[in-house]
Amino acid sequence: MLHRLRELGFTTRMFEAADGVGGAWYWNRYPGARCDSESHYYCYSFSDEVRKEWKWSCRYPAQPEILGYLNFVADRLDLKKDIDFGTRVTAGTFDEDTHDWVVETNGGETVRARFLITAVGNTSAPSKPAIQGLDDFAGKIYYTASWPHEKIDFSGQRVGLIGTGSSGIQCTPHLAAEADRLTVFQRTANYSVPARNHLLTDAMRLEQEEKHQDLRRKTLASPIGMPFDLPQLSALEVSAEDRKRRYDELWAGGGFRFMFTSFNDLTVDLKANDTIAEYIGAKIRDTVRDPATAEVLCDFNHPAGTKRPPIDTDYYETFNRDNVNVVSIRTNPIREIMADGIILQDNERYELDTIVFATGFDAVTGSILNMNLRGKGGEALRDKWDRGPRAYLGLSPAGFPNMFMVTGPGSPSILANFPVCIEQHVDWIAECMVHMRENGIDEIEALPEPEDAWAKMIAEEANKTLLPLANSWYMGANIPGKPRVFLAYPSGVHAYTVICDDVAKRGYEGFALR
Ligand code: N01
Repeated sequence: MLHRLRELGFTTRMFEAADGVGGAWYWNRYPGARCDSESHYYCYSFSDEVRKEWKWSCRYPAQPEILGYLNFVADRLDLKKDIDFGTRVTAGTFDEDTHDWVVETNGGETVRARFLITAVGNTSAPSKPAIQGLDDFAGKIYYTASWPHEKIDFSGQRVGLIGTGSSGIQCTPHLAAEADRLTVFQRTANYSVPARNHLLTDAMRLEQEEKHQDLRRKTLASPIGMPFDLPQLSALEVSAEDRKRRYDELWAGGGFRFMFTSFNDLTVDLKANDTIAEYIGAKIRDTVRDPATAEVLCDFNHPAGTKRPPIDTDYYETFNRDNVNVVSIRTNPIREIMADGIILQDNERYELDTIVFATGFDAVTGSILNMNLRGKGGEALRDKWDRGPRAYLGLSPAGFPNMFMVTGPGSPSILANFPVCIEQHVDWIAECMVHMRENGIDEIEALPEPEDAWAKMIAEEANKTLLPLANSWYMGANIPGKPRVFLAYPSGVHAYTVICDDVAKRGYEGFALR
């Protein structure tokens, strides 16, 4: 966004809470942090030079490599000089008289700007559960979402890991390899799929480059922003043998293709979904030698793929180690944290030296609301969104003129490949700002009716799928008291892009331009 606005001749101020670029890849430095999307499409596409100058080492790069890439891009485009690092926005208020935003920072600065663009990520506000006794714990506590920069030595430690989402699943094998003992506290059994990571050879990179245009076309035509061939068949219209053959083939290939390209009805039909859930369950039981442990790991309570699918390397295999065990806290939750460990509802005690929280985020809305934004009439965004986020096209909330959100709530980003969604928003916002500049327009504001219609459409479309059945962060269900609202446009990034382009072509239909 900064690069595009600078190119277009806008004056910018950019604030970043961290001391460096990278966002999620800056903060999430836990052992095993690795991308779940493949490197050749989990990257920027806006510059052929930038793309060609960077060489990915493997199919799924680890966090340091992605952070290195983001630093490379920022340096290559000379962006850092225009970023105020270590600076948090503490408030933003729309001034109706001047059509400007007045932004305050934790450094005590007050800045006026015609436009306020949030690019604060979807998994940026860590969720730190308020478990009774947490402050009394005498050992060390770490959060995957804000991991220390220095290497942590877990050797000789009894480590407790809370959380079995993507982060917990990625760090489990690494903690197990170092710790004396690892106890994984699982509230919800997840459906993890092997990544099958591998190094990229020069020949592989060359092939990716040769196919780049084709892959890009596929990426942009796809609902998830990934260059996959979409499934045409229902899981229920093929024989059991053919179904198994298809699952076997995609399981062997690894990654998101298993969930997204096997059959076309897995997230809309419970019976179809049962077939993939049973397949994953069988794989877990084949992998995990202790049947009781396997049963805990297969204790599913939601359809497969209705929480963000985790991708792993040796997750289930890790439970065959002598120093690792899983404890179900689904019906026997953590009662308290004591000085020396964790005690469950039934008084079962686990003595620990270290607790790692992989407990996720106040996703999508948390980082936006934490900025204390106020729109027309001094309305707080927090109040406007008290029954769930509302924003026309997931881009701009009514009553908050000249404000745009990159990958905000009500856009497809959390269900798709982020770089694709980011670039689409950046292009749309930049073009809108140029349109305003060229036409002497001071203010753009989403109208309440199209915003309501957008929220209604999201709920209706989401309810046609199985996604609302899970207590997921997609639904806001992981945060106590957060409204249960589906947080994304559910019909895919391609359909979404068509709608956004159409709105722009029609002179920003649904917005008031003043
Ligand atoms: O967080 P999560 P995450 N007591 O919310 C449990 C992205 N990501 O950091 O399911 C006990 O998924 C919670 O249990 P439950 C990706 O989009 C990407 O793992 O709510 N347990 C769950 O098991 C991902 O989806 C990569 O019942 C508690 C876990 O903690 C998103 O970030 C890598 C609890 C939280 O799982 C978030 O993933 C990693 C409590 N009080 C993450 N509170 C890539 O590779 C929560 N839990 C790109």
